[in-house]
Parts: sequence; structure tokens; C-alpha cells
Amino acid sequence: MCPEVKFTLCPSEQKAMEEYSSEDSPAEDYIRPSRSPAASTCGTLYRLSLPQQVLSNIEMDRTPLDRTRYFTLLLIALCSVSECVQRQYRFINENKTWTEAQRYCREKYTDLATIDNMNDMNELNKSVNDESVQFVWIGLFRVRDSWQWSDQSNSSFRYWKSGEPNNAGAGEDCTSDEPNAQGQWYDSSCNNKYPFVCHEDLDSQLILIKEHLTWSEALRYCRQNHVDLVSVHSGEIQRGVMNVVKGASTAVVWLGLHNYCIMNMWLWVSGEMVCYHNWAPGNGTTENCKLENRKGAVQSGGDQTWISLPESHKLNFICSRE
Ligand SMILES: [Ca+2]
Repeated sequence: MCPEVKFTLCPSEQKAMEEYSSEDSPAEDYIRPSRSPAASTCGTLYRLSLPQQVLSNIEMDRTPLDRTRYFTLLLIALCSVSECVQRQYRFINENKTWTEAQRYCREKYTDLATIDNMNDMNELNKSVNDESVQFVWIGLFRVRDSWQWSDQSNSSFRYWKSGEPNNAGAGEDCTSDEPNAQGQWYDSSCNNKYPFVCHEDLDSQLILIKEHLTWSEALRYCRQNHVDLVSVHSGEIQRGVMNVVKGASTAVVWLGLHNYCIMNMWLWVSGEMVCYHNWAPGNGTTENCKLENRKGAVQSGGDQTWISLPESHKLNFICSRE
């Protein structure tokens, strides 16, 4: 089970990996710690779950092949046990009515918080960094007898406190969350003034660059002008990518995805393992990288799956803004 998972490699693992890579392929220094908050959450998970002993085992192993296998297996094993969030929550510690809070979130971020699952719920509650806060607004509100999300999401996740929603005073058409208790929800009067939580879609952080550059040139361009070539850690980012590539002038568009030849392993430039993936059939597995290094690109039409290409192809590309 590795649906939408992210990793950040610790510096020690990166070093180990770069040493393997430098054994018979040119030095590649594409990997660097991710700067995305969501990813660094996962990086913490990763660091916590990687015992020191593992690293010494890698060094003590005799043959490079064994080390490679061991390292790969280890990462896959970790990949299957970690879970990560897809959304970035922003806690705003100002008391506003639900409608004022909604307006604020739509201006500054994407919308009032939508919650898809328990992971989101935990992340949202963690974002509330003030223990004195009793309630915060989230994006769920009542229209006649049905509950809807402010951003039109169809998430069916609900986490009502027992006995809620009770529409106690009538007109309890908005949803508050009790972040410092169990994080469960109440229906509350929309005129109450509470702090609130916005969310920011990762989609809005992508930008399509319609120049024709090789993969390395594209990487340099993104790092100079934005943040990085995009790393597609999750289905949510893939959906954002699918939106922005529609405007591309090339049939495929570079992603921040590169193949470590000696380990035959694909990694994101942000330093993360490829757990979530969307390869076209026949791509992303065994690569013939002896002649030229291979990189990953997304098709701008059709099913918008990923393909592997020699890095000298000149393509449009997607940078991440944050
Ligand atoms: Ca209530």
C-alpha cells in the first residue's frame, strides 16, 4: 500500500546514494533536501524510522550489488508504512465569522479547509499552534439538509462529535473543529467568531514554462527563476500537472524525475523516492542508460502518463513556485 507517499532522504542517505552513483556514472548533484513543508513532514517520518544501524549495515555490506538491493528494499519497506498529507493547512489566529473566514481564505490561499481523511484531520489540528484556541472554522457548511464544502470538494469524510450535528440553537449551519481536544466537529452558528484554517492547493504552485530546453537546462531555469523542477509526489500534484500541461507546446513535458543509472532507481529532484507514480506501460522500469542519462516527462495529451526519455530532448517543463 503506497498510494500517495513522499520521502525526503536524509543527508547521510543522500551521500550514500551519491557515492554509489559516482562509481560508474557522472557525478549527479540533482538531489537536495525538499523545501516543501508537506515533504519535510514526511522527511521527519523517514528520519525517525531509519535506525542508525541500517546505515552501518549498508557500509559493511560487501558488494555494491548487495548494497544496492538492500538500500532499495529498505526504501520500499519504509515506503509502504508511511503515510503523508496532500494539502497544506494554514491556521489563522484571528476571530472571524464563518463567511469572513471564507473570504479571507479565498483571498490569501485557496479556500477554507477541506478534509478528506484522518491524515488531513491530524495535519489540520497540528497546524493550530495555539493551545488556548477552543474552536476553529473549517470549510463544511449546511445547505438545507446537506453538508457541502466551501471549495466544492466532494469529500464525504465527516468527524462529528457524538450528538452533533444537533442544530441546537437552530441556524447552526457552519462547522467548527475542536483542535485541542479530540479534533471532532460541531455544527455552530455561522455568526460565531472563531479562528480558522485555510488550505492551499499544491496545484496553484505549478507553472508551465513553454521554452524548449534539455532536462538539465530546465532544472537550472527552474532553480534560478522559481524553486525547482516539479516533483510529483501524489495524485493531487499529478492532477495539478495534468491541468497545467494542457497548455504545453510539446507533446511531452519535463518533470523533476531522474534515473540513477547504477541503481536503476528513479528519484525526484527534491530527493524523494518515487512512491506515487503514473508511468505509461513499459516506462520507469529497466532503463538502458549506458549511452545517455534518462529523465522523466509527462505526456501533455492523451492519458498524461509519464515516459522516460534521454535528457537531451528539448521540451517544455513545469517548475514549482514554492
Ligand atoms: Ca451543535
